[in-house]
Amino acid sequence: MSETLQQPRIDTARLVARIEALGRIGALPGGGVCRLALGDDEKRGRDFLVAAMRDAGLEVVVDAIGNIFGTRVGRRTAPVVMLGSHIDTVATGGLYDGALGVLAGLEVLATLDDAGIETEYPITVAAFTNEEGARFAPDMLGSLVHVGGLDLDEALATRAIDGAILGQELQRIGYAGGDAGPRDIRAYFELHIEQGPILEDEAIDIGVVEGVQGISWTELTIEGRSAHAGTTPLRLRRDAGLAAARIATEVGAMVRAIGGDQVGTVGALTLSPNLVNVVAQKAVMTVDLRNPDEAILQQSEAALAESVARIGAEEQVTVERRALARFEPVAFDPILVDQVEDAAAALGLSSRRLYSGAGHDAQMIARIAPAAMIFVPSVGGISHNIQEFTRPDDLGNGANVLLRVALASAD
Ligand code: HGY
Ligand code: MN
Ligand code: MN
Ligand code: MN
Repeated sequence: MSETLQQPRIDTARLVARIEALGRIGALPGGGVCRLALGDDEKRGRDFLVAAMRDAGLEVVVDAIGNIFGTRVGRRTAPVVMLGSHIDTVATGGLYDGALGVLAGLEVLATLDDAGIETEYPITVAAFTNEEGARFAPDMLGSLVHVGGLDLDEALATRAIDGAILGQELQRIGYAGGDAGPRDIRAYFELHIEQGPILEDEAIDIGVVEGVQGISWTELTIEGRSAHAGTTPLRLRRDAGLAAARIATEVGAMVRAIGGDQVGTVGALTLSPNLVNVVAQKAVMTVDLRNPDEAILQQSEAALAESVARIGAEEQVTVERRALARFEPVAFDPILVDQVEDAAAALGLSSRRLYSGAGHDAQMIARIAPAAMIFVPSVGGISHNIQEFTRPDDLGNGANVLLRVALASAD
């Protein structure tokens, strides 16, 4: 019998059932999920995960930033093979972004239990705090603290877009842990939906992720002067709304001019007093710039800074810039990337290599351990959208690749 047939296979129905069960926590009335980091629904999601880990007999640890680790013992006690992702979502999230990687990790461990397989090294499933960065910036905050890239006290003091303080929220939901999660990591794998159109467009089963593009998040606070919309001539206006709109328009033009892989997004924009007949006093907006090439990403940041300075002067408004997140492009471990590609082939699955457009916890763990990612197709290429969907067969394919590479590193 070929070696492939001896390898156990995950139980796709069990995985899908768990994804749907977690998806009912924070479910939105019209479909999709909202489990913003450290909110009440995400707490319920955490409780669901910890209960599942305990039911599986895992050793559960919650660290000081609320990262959750569930470890299945091996013949040795360290280093661990880690399978991770996140269970927080954006406000208009789907069932799969993050949850797939965590629950597929649990499915891998359940499959090993069913097959009576004991591994040489322990396997840890991790759910990192505040991966999305939607409520608290930066994104990937929990994994960044875990690898020592962000000071714990600074992270605990982070203020949410709704004014809450991260450390107080951890206390409030009962996830201000005190233990330390595993840092002696032999290999880290993250299964994730692609969240883009490539795999579906090319009818490819598995994305072999070579790395993650660079990310630059900036918040702009524009201060003008409110005035009557009817009586105030243009020459007397200091219109924060007009300045914000001009900056957003120039971001779009800049991204098109740079072309290639450059992307730029004005995702948040609030005006005040936000009234039909009042020239805006204030505008607060965010600009998300990304590129796999660090030099070009810096070029786009310089172009944004030039637009902001020029438009601020022309519109006679002040603009305060605040960096919310800045991560350089990351290349994953070539040996593990090859293992993902080999595992897909061994399972008879088509694959192609690609870079991730989205940020992931894997890019942080890559700072302290070999890391790689596995993508599965997103229907319609959409994510961060309540219509996010990945077919059960694709979920199963991804989890079987995860099982295979996890076993290769754990034995
Ligand atoms: O923004 C991102 O790429 C991630 O979803 N936090
Ligand atoms: Mn994600
Ligand atoms: Mn996301
Ligand atoms: Mn992400």
